Amino acid sequence: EELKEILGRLGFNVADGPEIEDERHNFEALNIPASHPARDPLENFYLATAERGAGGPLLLRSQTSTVQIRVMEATQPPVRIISLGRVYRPDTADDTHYPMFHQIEGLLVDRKVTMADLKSTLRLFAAAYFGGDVHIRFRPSFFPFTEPSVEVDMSWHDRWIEMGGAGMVDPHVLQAVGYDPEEYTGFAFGLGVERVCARRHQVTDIREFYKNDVRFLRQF
Ligand code: 2NL
Repeated sequence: EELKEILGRLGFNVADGPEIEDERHNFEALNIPASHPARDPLENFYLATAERGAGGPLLLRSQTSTVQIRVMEATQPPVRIISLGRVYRPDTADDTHYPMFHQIEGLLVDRKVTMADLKSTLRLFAAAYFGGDVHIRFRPSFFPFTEPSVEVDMSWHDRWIEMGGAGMVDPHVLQAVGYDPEEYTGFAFGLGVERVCARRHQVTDIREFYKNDVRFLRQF
């Protein structure tokens, strides 16, 4: 709720979408081809149900970008939204992994959007959530759906943490939803909700969030 509120103040509207998805919204429209390792059946929760009609196989969404694709398919720019909620990946649970976790993703598409807008937005977000003494750093990276892509680190009380990834929306993604990449540009970012929350509250094991131990929950 607090993350939503902060980004709401920056003009982002909340978009909602299904947790059961098709391959078009989870992969194809995000420029993730069939050969990409992220599409390995062992890396995803595919549903065992028979393929439904022309839609093809269904899976639990592995990222919240699916919702942003749906919004772009249905509306013309400018778009300034966040999508947040549960995502699913078959990881073995340990102190930093859980097969279900939460992402918050932001997307802004308009004329003349630049990487400077992305960095300012993330800096304002970090300062609002952690306090004014936070630093932010971009490291070059790669995602199929952004170009260029960066890892986003934040430093708070002299410790750096990886908060997620970001970048400029890849022209192929804009094209896939019917936007003209010559006219529009956009930025997008994806942050791990448990990760930023754990850092702020000194939680050292992600599994604490899901145990429902009232002694843990009552601390907040
Ligand atoms: C991460 C990385 C990211 C995005 C998510 C995005 C969405 C659309 C188009 C382009 Cl519709 N990009 N989302 C972009 C970069 C990184 O998440 O590590 N998240 C925890």
